[in-house]
Amino acid sequence: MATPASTPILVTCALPYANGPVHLGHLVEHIQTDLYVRALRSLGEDVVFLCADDTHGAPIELNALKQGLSPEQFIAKWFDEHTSVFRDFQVSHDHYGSTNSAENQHYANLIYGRAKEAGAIGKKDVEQPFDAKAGRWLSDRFIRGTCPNCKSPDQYGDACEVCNATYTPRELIDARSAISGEALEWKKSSHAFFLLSKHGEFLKQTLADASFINPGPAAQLGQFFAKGLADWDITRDGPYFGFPIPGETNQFFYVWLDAPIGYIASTEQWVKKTGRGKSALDYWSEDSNATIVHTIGKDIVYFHCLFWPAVLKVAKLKRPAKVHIHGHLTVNGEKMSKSRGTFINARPYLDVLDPNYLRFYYASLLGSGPEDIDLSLKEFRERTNAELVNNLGNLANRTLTLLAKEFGGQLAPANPAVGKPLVEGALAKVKAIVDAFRGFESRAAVKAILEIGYSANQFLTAHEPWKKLKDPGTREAAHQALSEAAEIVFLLTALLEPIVPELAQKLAKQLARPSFTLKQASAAAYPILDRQARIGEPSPLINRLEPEQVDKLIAAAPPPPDKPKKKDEKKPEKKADAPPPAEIEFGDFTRVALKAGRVLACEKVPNADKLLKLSVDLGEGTPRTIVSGIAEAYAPEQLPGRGVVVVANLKPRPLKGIESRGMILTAGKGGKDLILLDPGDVAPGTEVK
Ligand code: NOT
Ligand code: ZN
Repeated sequence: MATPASTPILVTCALPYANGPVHLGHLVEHIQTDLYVRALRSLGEDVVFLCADDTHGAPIELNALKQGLSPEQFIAKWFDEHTSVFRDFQVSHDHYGSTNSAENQHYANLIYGRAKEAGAIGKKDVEQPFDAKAGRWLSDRFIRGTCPNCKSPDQYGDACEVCNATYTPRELIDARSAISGEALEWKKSSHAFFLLSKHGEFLKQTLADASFINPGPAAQLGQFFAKGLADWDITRDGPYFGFPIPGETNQFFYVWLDAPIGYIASTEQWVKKTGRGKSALDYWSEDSNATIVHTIGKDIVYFHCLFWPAVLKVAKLKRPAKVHIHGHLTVNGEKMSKSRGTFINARPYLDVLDPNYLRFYYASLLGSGPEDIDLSLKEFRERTNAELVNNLGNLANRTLTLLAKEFGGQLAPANPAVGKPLVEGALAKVKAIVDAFRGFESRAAVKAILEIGYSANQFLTAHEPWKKLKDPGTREAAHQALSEAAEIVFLLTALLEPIVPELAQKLAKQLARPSFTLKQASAAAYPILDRQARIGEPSPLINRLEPEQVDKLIAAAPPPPDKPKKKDEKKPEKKADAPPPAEIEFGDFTRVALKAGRVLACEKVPNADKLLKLSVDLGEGTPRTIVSGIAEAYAPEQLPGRGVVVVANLKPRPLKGIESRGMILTAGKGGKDLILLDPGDVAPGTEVK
């Protein structure tokens, strides 16, 4: 068999069911895997990222029926939803297929045929529920009855929606066909079983390999060996939405047989699309030199780490080198819940928030283990603002804005005495960042990137270019410091690409340079920027995340079934000047961003005796315009050069036709009796806490 010249890495995410929208839980997996794939691409690896919709089985058939659609129409609708959401979250699948495809049927038949030949399939008679009136076999979802656990009526044949108990239709009380309402009849049917019990030794060895599976989840699979591995019923009696089993009448492959085969089918479709080989077997044959990496949630480890390796082995196909298992998502510390309004689907998220916030936040939490991660909405907002907006965004913005405005976008020639320690300090972290990306440890990568941002911000604070550029004697030093900081902004285009690709591109565009890659960054030395070429036009990297926006996210969650959301349910407005409550939560205080600023200019506001208009440097590159009611206490000429304390995250508000962006803190009764609070000798932008 011809193997491809290169040694590609095939990376997959679990195939989402074509049975509902993508939610923020799915995105944990697709974003984490995308980070991994993008990092590998940026390192120059030959990597292919594949996924598909999982389309077969009774729940999908039943839901299609409820909506008056054929299963094919129903899954087509979800295919569009899923692919558009993944695209908008910048998840870079190279191919997204469907298990309801000719390719998947081909490989399901091929694998079943090979398994049969190898003696890996057995036959057993099993009693199955039958609807005599409708003349058909009934899968669990087509059976209704009373839950044996909590006694709730009208529950499905496999699980109770009230108490979440799982059971068999045999245990359901007064079980009836959901189609005719008739009591179940039990009839014998001959089913094909995959003889998993034959593969115990092989599977034990597979699970002992820590590079294949994390030892925690591997140990949990021990329970199946303790009970003795059960053979696996891969047959469903018709009608069933799935592939007919070759050689059998009215019998179909169980959805979990053809679901993982969807990985191979998706590879085949990608091969056809790109011409990268003859067939999926170039990658999936036992002797291929491809590396296969699956990413899955901790709920489907059984299928991927017991059943799937055994199926691949008997079919003489390539086994995955690694199954990466991630935890689940909680929102505000609890399981996503419709009744708490925390079950957040991906499309409504996109309607109210920038996907880069979530990509960055997930990246900052995710590691290689199967622990759950929490979307604490408060932490989400605070960390976004502190890390993505203030640390990285402000570094880029103030550096590039001053270079553009003051120096026409021209950089100063490299000066190792000034820039080398800064840049080499950052480059020294690149290897650890790359290793973190390769090991699914993006939280370590984010931490190191933030340290780089922090040291560059400190560098600017120490050099104070905003001060130095005002004096012709020190202007060149300001230019130098800013040009050295621009090196770090350039490095960030490589380091941030896997995490927030759109923002990395935006930075590269503002620098008027092609994005730096992780491969280049790994081999780079000071100076990394060509200092001849001018930079482009700067703009803020990303907006702050405001509390109201996060509130909208909750508002966008589907309402719980019993409590429809009223359209114009509004909180009563707080009175502007009501006295503050006796006590507030610490979190209420931390919502206020206080910063040290320096007044650059000041003038009276026409037709307003009490107001002054100030231009205040908050270390953001562009000074803020702030209107303040201090005109009776201070004359405009007293203020330039003075330090002030500013509420920096107040929403812009119009005062006498001027948009005021922030509030200056004073002490006193008002009028003439006011003094400006002085932050002391600190750089503009320093946080006041
Ligand atoms: N649709 C399944 C789920 O739990 C995942 C199938 C993954 C592919 O959402 N199959 N395997 N093995
Ligand atoms: Zn129940």
